[in-house]
Amino acid sequence: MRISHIETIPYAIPYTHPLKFASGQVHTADHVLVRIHTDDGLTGIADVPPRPYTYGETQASVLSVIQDIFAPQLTGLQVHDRAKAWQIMNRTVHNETAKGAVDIALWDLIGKAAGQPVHKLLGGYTDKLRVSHMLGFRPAEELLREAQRCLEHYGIATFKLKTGQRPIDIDVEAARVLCEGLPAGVEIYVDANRGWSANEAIEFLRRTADLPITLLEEPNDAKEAMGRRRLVTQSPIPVVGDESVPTPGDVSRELLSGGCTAVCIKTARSGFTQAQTILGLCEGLGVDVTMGNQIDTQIGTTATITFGAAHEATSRRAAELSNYLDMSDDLIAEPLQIRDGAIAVPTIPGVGVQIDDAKLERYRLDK
Ligand code: MUC
Ligand code: MG
Repeated sequence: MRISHIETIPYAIPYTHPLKFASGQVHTADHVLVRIHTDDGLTGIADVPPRPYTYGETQASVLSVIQDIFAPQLTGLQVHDRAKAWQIMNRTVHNETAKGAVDIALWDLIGKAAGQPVHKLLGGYTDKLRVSHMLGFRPAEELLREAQRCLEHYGIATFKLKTGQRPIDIDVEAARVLCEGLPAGVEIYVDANRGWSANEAIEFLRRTADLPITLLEEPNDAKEAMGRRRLVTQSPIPVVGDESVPTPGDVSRELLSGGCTAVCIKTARSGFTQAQTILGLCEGLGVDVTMGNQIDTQIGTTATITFGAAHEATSRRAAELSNYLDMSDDLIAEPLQIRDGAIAVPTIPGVGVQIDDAKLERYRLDK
């Protein structure tokens, strides 16, 4: 079964309200749908969320790197030959989410050809993942109401608070209002998206030491290595690397140099193949992982569920699966359901996504 051609479809779906965080904000899902077609008529699907403020990719750059650089070299390749696909793609540096989507679309094809859900092929550990909901920048009382709604309507009991603002008092207040306003047993952790300096992050930890915050994600720029290491050494809670660790090499560099003590895995930027390498590294080293959200659609979220539910270590913690709730619509034919704070793993062959053709027609930008 060989790749016959690769389709890349740019589309745009507005958000009902923007998600704001220290490194940027999202008002519209201006993504790219990737469809890899084979000579025997199967189609593998994946979604690309370009994140210029994280990886430097844009919708236009994703279209260009896939069509101009990857597709000519990948066409004709057998779909099972993922190692060859990665070798080809890695001749081009960065372009993380474009590469991740090609890998996921290949896995989708492998699952469809085998008649198996991909989470079974990857490991088949469990059939659902608990959901962690991401709270963007908003006044503290609004954040509390959003979290209370999520708890009441969906049973979501884990929240990631976006921080990294100046002055840090804004974040300290938000963390306090959430921790004190939500029932005991609800988990809160924070993600500063590099918005603070190391000293500001240390100050945040000091001023919230009485709160049960469980993780500190990407507090400052990990490239500022000395400050970062001092912060990691002083932090009483794990410091999670996210945008500093998109590849296995980045993971080993950051862990070995003391840049982080836990790792966020995002299938959107690693595909399943590189995500498995990252997971193996972390498991071998005794480092906790989280399943992150690249501000994904339901297509991307389904990929995260497929990978997260496949392995024991990725299903221990609640996974970030609910950013799509802020979108006004989606391309997926069968919407995801959050029940009792969890989403079930898809049971159909492949990654588990079917596209609603009418919606694709409505939102595609290349008509
Ligand atoms: C996150 O965990 O950081 C915001 C920027 C990005 O690249 O991902 C999101 C969520
Ligand atoms: Mg993050």
